[in-house]
Amino acid sequence: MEIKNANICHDYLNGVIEGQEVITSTKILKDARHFYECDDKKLSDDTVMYEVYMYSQGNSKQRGNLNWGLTVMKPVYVNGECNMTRGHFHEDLDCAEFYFGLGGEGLLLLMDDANHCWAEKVEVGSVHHIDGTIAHRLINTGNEEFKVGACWNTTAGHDYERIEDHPFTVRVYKKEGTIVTEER
Ligand code: PAN
Ligand code: ZN
Repeated sequence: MEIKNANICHDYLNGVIEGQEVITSTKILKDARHFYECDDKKLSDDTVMYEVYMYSQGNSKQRGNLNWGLTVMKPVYVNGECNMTRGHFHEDLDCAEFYFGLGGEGLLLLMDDANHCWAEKVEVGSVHHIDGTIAHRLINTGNEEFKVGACWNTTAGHDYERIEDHPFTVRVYKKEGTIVTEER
């Protein structure tokens, strides 16, 4: 019997996803300024906000195949508003997702189709199931890198337009060291 090495490695607590077919992308502030209520011109355009690592094996158009991902968010505040991912619904509302906390601390902001928002606290070891119909966004509320793993169907897709038309109705700030959530 042949014993093969794994295609990828993920040093959960101290590293990232590594392997030849791992796709990485970096979100810089220039492409994220519009997420925030109030821009901060003092922060430069090339400020790194978050990095996404993603691996999928096999045909990504085939239903049932899975992505393995990692998001690493920097501790950046834009006029006091916490660093957040763009956020999205899945295009295929039948496709759920798992998120799991791997470093730092933050929130998983969730929103249903009636624009009702709630959040789950994400910390090392926490596991979060996101129903396929629910919009999701990660928010770094801490002072260190916030690392969150994910597993979801390759056919889920990302519907960013829907979230831009119907934005999350809660914003998260750090004011005098305290996390404050504000409804909009
Ligand atoms: C994640 C997200 C990742 C970045 O892999 O895509 O955290 O967030 P945005 O895509 O909203 O910028 C996921 O939820 N995939 O479905
Ligand atoms: Zn998703």
